Amino acid sequence: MEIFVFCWFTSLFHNNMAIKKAFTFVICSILIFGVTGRIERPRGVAISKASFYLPDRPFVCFDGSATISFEKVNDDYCDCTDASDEPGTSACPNGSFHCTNAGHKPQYIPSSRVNDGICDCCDGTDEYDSDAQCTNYCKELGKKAREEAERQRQLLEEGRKVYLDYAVRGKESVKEKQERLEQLRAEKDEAERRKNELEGVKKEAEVPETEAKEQHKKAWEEEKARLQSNQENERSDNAFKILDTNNDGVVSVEEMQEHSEFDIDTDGTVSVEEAKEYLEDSEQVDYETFHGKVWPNIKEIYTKEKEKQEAQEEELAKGDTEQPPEPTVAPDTTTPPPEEPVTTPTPTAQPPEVDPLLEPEEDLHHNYDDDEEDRYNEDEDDDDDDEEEKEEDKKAEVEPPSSASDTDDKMPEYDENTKGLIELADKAREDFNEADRKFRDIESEISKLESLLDIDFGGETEFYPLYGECFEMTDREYTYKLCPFDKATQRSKNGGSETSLGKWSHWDGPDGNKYSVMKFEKGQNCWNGPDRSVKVNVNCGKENQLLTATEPNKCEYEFQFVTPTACSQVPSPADESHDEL
Ligand code: MAN
Repeated sequence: MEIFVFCWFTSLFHNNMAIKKAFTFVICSILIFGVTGRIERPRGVAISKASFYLPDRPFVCFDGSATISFEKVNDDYCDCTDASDEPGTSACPNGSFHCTNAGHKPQYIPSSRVNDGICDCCDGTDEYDSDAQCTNYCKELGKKAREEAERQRQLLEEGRKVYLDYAVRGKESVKEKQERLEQLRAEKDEAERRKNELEGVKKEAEVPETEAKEQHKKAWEEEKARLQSNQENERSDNAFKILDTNNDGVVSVEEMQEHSEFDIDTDGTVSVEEAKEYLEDSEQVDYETFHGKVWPNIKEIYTKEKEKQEAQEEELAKGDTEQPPEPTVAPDTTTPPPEEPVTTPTPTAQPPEVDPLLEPEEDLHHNYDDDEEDRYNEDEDDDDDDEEEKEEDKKAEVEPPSSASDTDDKMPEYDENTKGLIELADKAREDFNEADRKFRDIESEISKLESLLDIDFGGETEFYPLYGECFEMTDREYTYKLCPFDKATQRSKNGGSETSLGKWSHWDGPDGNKYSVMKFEKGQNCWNGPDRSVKVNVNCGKENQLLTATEPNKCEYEFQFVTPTACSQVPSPADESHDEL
């Protein structure tokens, strides 16, 4: 009591209210605690507020709503609107009771819980006037809390070592990448210059090559046309000879009438009008007129008829040499018997008349100009196609024709000069392709490095070592995969393909703790819902580990990921935590 009086008395020497309060609190706390070993204060008051409750002074409500005599503190009647006069009773609805909890952490509870029959404070002081039999278990609780705090401290300590190592590695790697980027940017200019130079060389080499190839092709086409014209004349000659049955040098209406193919209305006879229709309205035509005017009109039907006859003759010839199989059905009476003479004179044997121009022409040689641009704009795989094409080209150039008819269809081998020009152009193309590929490789590496260096790997680049790593966890249904700065996926345990849950987007932690949340967005679209996305909570842990993956809302996932990279916090020294006595 003397000490309280002394404290009050001492505080009177100071005019300044704040100084008075501070002085009173510090000096008196030391004195009171030093002398008694405990601080005298009303029930439910924290040490820090003890100085406001001085027994020999009126009590002023903290909010100034009233000044009451000290006796009215904790008298179970609420005088202050802020409940400060009833810290140890449940009289005020808005009050708080302070448990000292010696051996553990002090705690405030709502004053409505005081003496409610339930032990809220570990020291049991909230139930001082009830039937509740509270035991003081603060020491055990404090011990556990201190052990947990120590575990956390050790985790932080160990984690921080890894974090510091990661930060060093991250910085080194980023520096290396930046240097590589600089080097590539310098190399790119030289590679582009070389590519352009070789493109010029290639174009120059391709001009004479194309000319020579075109010349060769033109000569071949002319020769082909000449041969075809000869063949056509021959066919016309033959037809004339056959149609001119009496060999008088003209084809007459009567002679035409002997050929059923000219029966336009298919009534069984070739009428004079029908014959004349083909003979340019004349009674007869000489060879010149036949060749120039009649043959172009009749050659189709004449040829078809002739082919039909030839087929029939072949059948008959077969019948002569082969043993006919036992007929299983009645013989076809419409087919003339083999002995029967053929009414139409048989033309002399001729090679099968197939118009080479009607056959699809093989692309025997490749014109590099036509698709050059496409080729060089496409992916590298195209180089393989080039190789194949070249092989084809070579084959066409060197392989001898396999049959007589091929001779007419296939372009002959290039002459030595053209071959030389092709070889030169091939070499120029190869050199250009090589330089172009090198240039494109540099460009693509630059773009990859630029994207990589754009990523925020943390304030100290500490997250860099996680780049390129993936972490998995499996629950009852799915295996989830987290690849920091790249993607997050889900795969059913029953198999099937991976579902994209999102691509790396950004750090999404709150202000001051930005690197505590990763965000992955624009994953596979959810049926009737949003694109899948993932929020990854990143916490300090001994090792990198994906702990849990949940789906709180449809197609919105949440992962818990621990990593030493997140142990940037400096751990507080061991046993630093104090409790209030
Ligand atoms: C799949 C999974 C689930 C998701 C449904 C939505 O089954 O991706 O996580 O909820 O699709 O249809």
